[in-house]
Parts: sequence; structure tokens; C-alpha cells
Amino acid sequence: MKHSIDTLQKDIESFAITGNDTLEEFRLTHLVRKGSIANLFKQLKDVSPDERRAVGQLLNALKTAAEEKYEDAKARLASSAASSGKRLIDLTLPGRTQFPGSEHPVQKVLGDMKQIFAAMGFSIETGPELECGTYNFDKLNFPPDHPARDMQDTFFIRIGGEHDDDVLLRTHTSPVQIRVMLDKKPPIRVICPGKVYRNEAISSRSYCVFHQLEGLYIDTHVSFADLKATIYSFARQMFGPDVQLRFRPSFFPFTEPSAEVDVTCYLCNGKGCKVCKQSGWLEILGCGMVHPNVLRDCGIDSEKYSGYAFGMGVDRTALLRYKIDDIRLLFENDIRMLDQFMQ
Ligand code: 2NL
Repeated sequence: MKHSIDTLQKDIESFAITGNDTLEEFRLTHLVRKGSIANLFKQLKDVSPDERRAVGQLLNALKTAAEEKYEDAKARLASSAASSGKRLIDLTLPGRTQFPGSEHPVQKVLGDMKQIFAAMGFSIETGPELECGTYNFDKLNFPPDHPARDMQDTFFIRIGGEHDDDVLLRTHTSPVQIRVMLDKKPPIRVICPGKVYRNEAISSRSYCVFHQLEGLYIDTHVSFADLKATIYSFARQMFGPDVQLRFRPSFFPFTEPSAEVDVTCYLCNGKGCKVCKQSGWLEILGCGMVHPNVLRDCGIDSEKYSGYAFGMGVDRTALLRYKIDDIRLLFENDIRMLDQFMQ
């Protein structure tokens, strides 16, 4: 009997469990009710009573060892199956293409504008796109009945189910400059770039979102001559050293006097073409001396300080520079358009 146990123990120890088939073979050979171990237990009754206890202990130890070997092998096979699944590489798959991305044409133009003004000492300020009517209109000297305050022209925001006419998507970046004036003492020299929103009829030339860059300079003795010099310097760097400028009188509620500025058409050099409608001029910005009411309402003494401000659209310059014929292309983010701006 002891010899049989020894032989079986060697068999069990040397049994190589290499996969699920041999694992099952091991179980069927040794662990089932009619297997090798159970078979030896049956022979226990033939062992003499004084040896039976010791032989029984040997058999029990062998049974435990066989069960452990089985469970260990089972766990090992399960975990190696899981990790080899992770490591499996299908070499027939196509490679993964990298899309490095590119700077949006609007951001390229905006970047050039920011750089020119930063070199002249302007710092860059940003603010919220969701504004209150006070900063977007009232503090900019808009009269209460101004058409820009109309529901048809501006996106007012409904809050808590009630129409609240004091929260809106900003229609220009001027409220950022209002925030700067309320926050800081002159001298102030900032540019404010960003998205603005107007409820336009959408077409190839106008969209409900577009980009603006506004500028503000407030100090003692700031004059219209300072404004002109700054705009001239900007235009020459932006559109070329030979560009000519034309200041036309205009009106904005927040500046007095006000002007609109044209540059010689940089597509036809002022000769006249389809884009400038044969005039030879392109309108690039609006500007003026900050209205004393605006300074007063922002807590700045208009007897002591004066300032100029200007505002320009960014998208139109991007369309002209890159010969894009539909403004909507700037907002659809179609890869076929964007990847043409990859260097
Ligand atoms: C345009 C005209 C302009 C301003 C913007 C401004 C801001 C403050 C005070 C006074 Cl806080 N003015 N901004 C001034 C004149 C013109 O924009 O045609 N923009 C596209």
C-alpha cells in the first residue's frame, strides 16, 4: 500500500500541466470519484488496523497536494490567457496616422495683430463671452432705445425660465475694456481680442459669431494724433509699408469724435477690383476718442484723463488674406479646409 502511494505521488508530481487539455486530464485521472486517489482510499479497508491511521494520513496529504497542484495550474493558465490577450498584436492592421493639427487662419491673423500691438506696449486682456447689459451697453453710452439692444439683433439669455434682458452674449469686446477701466487706474494700454455674437442673417459674408480685436489707451494728454500714429504703425506692419490710410468721420456712441479707417486695397494695390468694389479701399477698423460719459461712468476723471479706442474685425482680414470666399468655412472646422493651413 505504501508503495502504491509513493508511486502515485511521483506520478502526480511529475504530471506536466501545460494547457487546458492536460489540466482536465489531470483532474479526470486523479481527482474524480473514480480517480487514482479515490481508488487508494477504497483500498484503505484492507490495511491492517494498526497501520490504517498512518496510511490514511499519507493519503489525505497526497489528496491535498493534488488538489493544490490542480488549483494552482488552473489559476496560472487563466492569468496567462488574460495577459497574452493584451500582448496580441495584429501585424496586418494598417498603421495609425498622426494628425498634427494646424493653427486656424483666424488665430494666425489674430496672432499677428496681437504681436504688433504687444510690441507697442499694449497688454492683452480677455473677459467673459456672457455679459451683463450694463457692461455691454449702458457703460458704453448706448441710449436706452439704441437698435443694438433689440431682441432681434442680440442674443439675450433666458435664465431660470424667465426672460432676463440683462444677460446676453457680448456683441463686442468693449465690455472687457469697461472691466479694465473699473479695475485699474490710468495709464491703461490694453488690447482685447475675442469672440463676439450678433443675430445676423447668415450668409457667405456674415455669421452669428465672429472675432474682434479692440484697443484702449488712457493717460493724461492722449490726443487724436496719438491714435493716428498708432493706427498708421499697425497698418504698415499688418498690410505692408506702402499701404495708404483714409480716415473718414463716423459715429459711435462710445467715442467722440469717431472715424472709420480704410487701407488701400492690398489685393489690387488700390487700382480697383471686385473685392474693394472698384473703390481701391478696404475698411479695416473704427476708432475715436473715448467719450467723456464712458470715462465718467467707469470712475475716470475726464478733466484729467483722455483716451482713444479702436475696434477691428479679424475674420474679414483672414478671408481676404487667405482668399477664402465664405465666412462659414471659418466656423465649420472641416478638416479639408483646416489642413490647408499646415506648414
Ligand atoms: C468697429 C468699431 C470701435 C471702440 C470700438 C471702445 C471701447 C471702449 C470705449 C470706447 Cl471701452 N470705445 N471701442 C471704439 C471705436 C470703434 O469699433 O467697427 N469695430 C469692428
